[in-house]
Order: sequence, then C-alpha cells, then structure tokens
Amino acid sequence: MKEKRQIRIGMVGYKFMGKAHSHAFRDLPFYFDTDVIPVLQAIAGRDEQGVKEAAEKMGWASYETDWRRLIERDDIDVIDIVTPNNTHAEIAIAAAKAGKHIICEKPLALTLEQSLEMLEAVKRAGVVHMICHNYRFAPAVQFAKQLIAQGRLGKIYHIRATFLQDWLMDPNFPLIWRLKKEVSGSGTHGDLGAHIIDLARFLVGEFREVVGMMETFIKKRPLGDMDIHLKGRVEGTAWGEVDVDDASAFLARFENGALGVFEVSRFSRGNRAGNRFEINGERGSIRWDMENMNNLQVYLEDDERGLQGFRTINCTEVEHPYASAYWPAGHIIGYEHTFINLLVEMMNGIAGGYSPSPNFEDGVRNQAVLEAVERSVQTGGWVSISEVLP
Ligand code: SOE
Repeated sequence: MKEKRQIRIGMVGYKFMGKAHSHAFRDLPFYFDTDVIPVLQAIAGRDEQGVKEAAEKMGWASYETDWRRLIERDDIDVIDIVTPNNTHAEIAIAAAKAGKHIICEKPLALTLEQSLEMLEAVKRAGVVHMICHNYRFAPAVQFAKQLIAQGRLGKIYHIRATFLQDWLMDPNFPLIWRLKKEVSGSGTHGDLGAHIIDLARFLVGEFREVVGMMETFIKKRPLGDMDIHLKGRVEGTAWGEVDVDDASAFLARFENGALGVFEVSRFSRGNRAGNRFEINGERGSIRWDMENMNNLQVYLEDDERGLQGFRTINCTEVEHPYASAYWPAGHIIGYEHTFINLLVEMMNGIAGGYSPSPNFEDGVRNQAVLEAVERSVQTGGWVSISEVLP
C-alpha cells in the first residue's frame, strides 16, 4: 500500500476547541480515506505545565510555550488557531507569511477590517485556508443543502434561526474573556451569531441588508475566570464592566429575496445549545435542531394529500453526506464528528491545492454581516452589506 503524505499540524491553544480539534485530527484517518493524513505534531500555549499536560493527554508529539516558535518550525505544515478571538489575526498573518496552511476558529477576527487583512495575507501567500464553522458539516445540514440545491423546496422564502444558551444567567458568573470586547470583539453576536449566519449563507445565500438590536442584561460582573461548562459563581469583591452583548437579534433580506429572522442569546433559560433553523420554500420546508443533530425534519408539498406533514429523516444512511464513513444506518454520530467532517475537507484542500468552503472569504462575508448588524444597532435603521463590504 502506498504510504500517505503526512500533514503535520501545529495547534495554537488547547482548551475547549483544542480538545475538539485534537480529537478530530486523531480520529480522521480512522474513518476517512483521505489522500493526505494529519499528524499531531505540536501544540503551543503559554503555561508550560498546562500545555505539557494537554500535549500528553491529547496525543501531541511535542509542545511550545510561544506560538511564534511553532510557526518558525519547518516540521509544521498547518497552523490551527483555537485561541481567543483577539489573537486570530496576528497568528494567522504570521503563519501565512511563513507559508503554513491555516485553519482558524470563528469568528475570523475582531473586526471586518482585520478579517480583510487576514484574507489578503492568505491570498498573497497562496496557502490553503479554512474557518471552523463546524455545524454545516452535520450530515443532516449537508443533506438539507442537497435538497435545496436540487430544488426540492422550490424558491426559498424564509429562514428563521436561533442559537440560544443559558450559561450566563447567574449575575455572579465572572467576567471571562468572552465578555470583554477587546478580547472577543462582541458577545453572543460573534460567538453564536457567526454560526447561524454561516448556516444561512450556506443554505439560503448571500445577505443583502439587516436591521438589529442587542442587549446586555447584566452590566457588571465579578472579576475571575470560569469554564462555561460549569454553573459557577464567584463571590467577588472586585467587579468589572461587561462591554459586549448578552443577546442579539436581527432581521435580514437576502439577495435572492428570502427573509430571515435571527436570534442569539445566553439568557434563554433551559436552552443549552439551541442551534435551530427552519427554512420555508414554495414546495417544502426543513427544520433542524443541533440537540437532535442527526435528524432533519422535511415537509414536501408534493406528498399525497392526507399524508402530508413533517417527516423525520434520520440522516445516517449512505445517501447522507459523511454518514456512511462512521457506522451502519441508524447508528448516530455527535458534535465531535462535525469537526472531523470539516477537517476531511481541509485535508482534501491541501491534497488538491484549493481552499474549501468555509474559508477566509466566507469568514470575511460573515464578519460583514456581523458588522452590518452592529452598525444598524447604532443607527437604528437598515444597513446593507454593500455599505460595509463594498
Ligand atoms: C460558547 O458560547 C460556545 O461554545 C461557542 O463558542 C461555540 O462556537 C458554539 O458552538 C457553542 O457555544
């Protein structure tokens, strides 16, 4: 058997997303027969003890305590950026200059301007680039895309999408990096909004104009750090200001005439990861809920009258993208597999010399929608995407 070309990964960061990406790189060759295969070469993090332990636990061959050192190494082909948002641009631009392929977590950058600089850098360097919008790689979402592309739903009229969470409702939950504008760029808007904007762009098309509103329900929080998975409180004596949104909502018109309603929040009691959408077309509708991610609800007007209604398709059959690489039909997959599916495309892109979607172009277009909504919140009126991204 021909030996496969190894693609040596250098990952910057190693927490929540680091775990998801490490798992995906490790398991990818187990399920998929790609032309090139990833190797967990090195990770970088500032805390030596922490990064060393993470490297051992997650199976990385080596570690660095400075990401710059990772980029200098000539035994690294890809830089994977899983750090807080304020570091994406600097790392990505340096990695591109060093000729490394790049996979970057979302949102691409703090601002549209920064994301354009990142796009310029990867284009100039001619490296392969992707942004990690993993949800579009759920087999059910890919299947929804196929149904829409085949015209099974006809002309699309509506998309309504939410991403609702509730981990921030305790007023004593501390002021973590996700709540500081200079580190995260925005709150729910860039964190969760970026995901549903990506799903909408993938399934419906480009945005034309938006009008939005945002709110910060709790404006001061105790200083401290906390894992968002823990329901934790800090009995703080020192307090700091939250300068990002707790919730964001907007209306949109698409280039193809469809209308969109979007809502993201960290104050939606009972919702842990309420990433859901419904799309209505002239001949059918689809619904998806990430907490039930293997299923797609489909309504087709062409069904016999009397039998019409939403049917639930368990997208684990050979006809459903990526599904048959895992288990026999009916044997469901999970959140972590969406990352594997995305990285399969990254490997295909490296083997074929192209940047699969979603790439930095998609990251820029996504950032333009985020920015247009923010501008609309300031002005109180509609903002067209062409005003922010000429
Ligand atoms: C936290 O709000 C978070 O983990 C996001 O950062 C992710 O992108 C999203 O997938 C789930 O929620």
